[in-house]
Amino acid sequence: MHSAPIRHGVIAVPAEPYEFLLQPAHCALLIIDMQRDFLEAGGFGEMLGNDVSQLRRTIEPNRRLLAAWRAAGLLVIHTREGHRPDLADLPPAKKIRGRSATCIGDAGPMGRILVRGEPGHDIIPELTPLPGEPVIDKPGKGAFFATDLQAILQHRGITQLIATGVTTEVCVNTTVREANDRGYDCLVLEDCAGSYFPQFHEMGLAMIKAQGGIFGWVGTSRDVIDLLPLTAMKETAP
Ligand code: TIU
Repeated sequence: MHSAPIRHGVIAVPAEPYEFLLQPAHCALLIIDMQRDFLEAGGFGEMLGNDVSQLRRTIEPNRRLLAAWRAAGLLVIHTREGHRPDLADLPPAKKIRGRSATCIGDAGPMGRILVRGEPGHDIIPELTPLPGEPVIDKPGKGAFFATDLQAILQHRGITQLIATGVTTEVCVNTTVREANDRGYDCLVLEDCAGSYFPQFHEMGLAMIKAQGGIFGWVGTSRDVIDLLPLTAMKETAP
């Protein structure tokens, strides 16, 4: 049994640079861009020459965390990076960046690349959202840009986020930075986040927790999962 205390509904989760004071009723699990095009063999990510195994190691920890989070009755929000079928929300600069022969909106191995409604844009089956779990479709790297995420969080009284997903240095980092500037406390779980480049994963996490947690905290899913049963416990008098 974990000895961490629950006081006034707050659970102290081990993290760096120091413990994350989780307030379950005010915290959402934000699972970022766990999409087939990024994680599956034959998708957009692999087509660009990336090693998807670096991302696939996050699937099982995310699956376990998601099950525990749902069992505790807490809010889950999923995001997907992608664009309207007419590409009206795709910046021309994003379309041509990389000078790839095949780019966003073109036919790819799993349908049109990063286009909403296409198979490759979908969340991987291991983490399929349940009815009632908000799914944020975002045209950018950050989950707050041009989406209704902030309104959804405000309506539900959310002030903290546990962030997981891919990739650590791109969409996870951008989202955590956006959230930090909007006043949210963010805990990023290192085993549930991944990058095609291990060194970018390490540095992406280091940048978040540096300087006293300049953007947020870094922890592990095991510590969160171990402590979640406390959300159902009544506090005992000291
Ligand atoms: N979700 C996300 O991170 N989108 C990216 O484009 N990531 C890359 O690492 N390219």
